[in-house]
Amino acid sequence: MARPTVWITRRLSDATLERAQRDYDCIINWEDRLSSADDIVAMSSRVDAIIPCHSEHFSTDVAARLDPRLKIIANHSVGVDHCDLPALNARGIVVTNTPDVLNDATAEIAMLLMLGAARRAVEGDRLVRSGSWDSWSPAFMVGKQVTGARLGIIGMGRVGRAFAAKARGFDMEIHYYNRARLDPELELGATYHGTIEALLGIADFLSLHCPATAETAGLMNAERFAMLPDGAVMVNTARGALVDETALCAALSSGKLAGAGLDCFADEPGGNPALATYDNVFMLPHIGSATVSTRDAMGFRALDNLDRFFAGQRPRDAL
Ligand code: 8YV
Repeated sequence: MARPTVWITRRLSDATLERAQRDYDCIINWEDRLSSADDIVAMSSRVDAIIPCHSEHFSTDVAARLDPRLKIIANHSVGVDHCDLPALNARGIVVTNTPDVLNDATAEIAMLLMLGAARRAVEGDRLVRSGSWDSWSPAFMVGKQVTGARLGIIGMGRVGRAFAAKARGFDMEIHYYNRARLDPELELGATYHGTIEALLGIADFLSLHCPATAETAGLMNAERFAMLPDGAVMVNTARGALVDETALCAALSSGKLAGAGLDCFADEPGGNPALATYDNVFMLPHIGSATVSTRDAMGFRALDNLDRFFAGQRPRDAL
């Protein structure tokens, strides 16, 4: 059989591209340019497989227009909210993702955002960097202590649990909400709450780790922000769609939130200019999984899925 042709939509790690080119005929987007829906549809008649990132959208419309030559979409991401899975599966296209391998990298960024927002890292950095740090007092730049505080996690999946494990190192009292209660050995001593509302009431720190779905869209809205303790800190390393950003701004303005740490936004790339006006918001440009080793692991996991598929087996991460 001829070697399958694979379109790699973004510039993946060198090790990934090397292995991909060794085993497949590859079309690589060396310029790393974002592809439009029309680009994706046009490319689908030239390839047997695509390795996209979360930035390429396989909407209902795109799914309907894909060429039958395309057999598998091996995502280089754990999140698949950019893919209309039922529509793609109905067309007989296999879709896979890259779970597990990015848990620690993403949990690290959640920890960084939590600490940075609580201890006013952006404000402090800006002050020193600008040369305008001209006084000091014990009352100066006082933040919120993380060690020993109560942490609420919404979504205790792989990344949520990796974050809980790191938070234990800060002696945090960990609580969580999940659609279903975890087996006790996976709970890491965390306390389960059967409703999001019950969890919010105790969450001095709140971290979001659930996928973006129709059910979780706007999960953190004005009503729910109001349920948090005063002066809470929210962290989001999952998806921007989980948060009503207008309500988030209002919660920051009123002091309901002492700060927020965000790695994702409703609009990406770009973010939200209104959020950028708050000194107590620590923002990063969707780099949760962006470490050298994790990028290699994600690329290799996507290629493992392709290898199994083209060997006539069900890929490990088929959805
Ligand atoms: C990635 C992500 O940065 O895995 C996900 O769902 O959002 C991120 O890890 C991105 O998709 C890389 O391809």
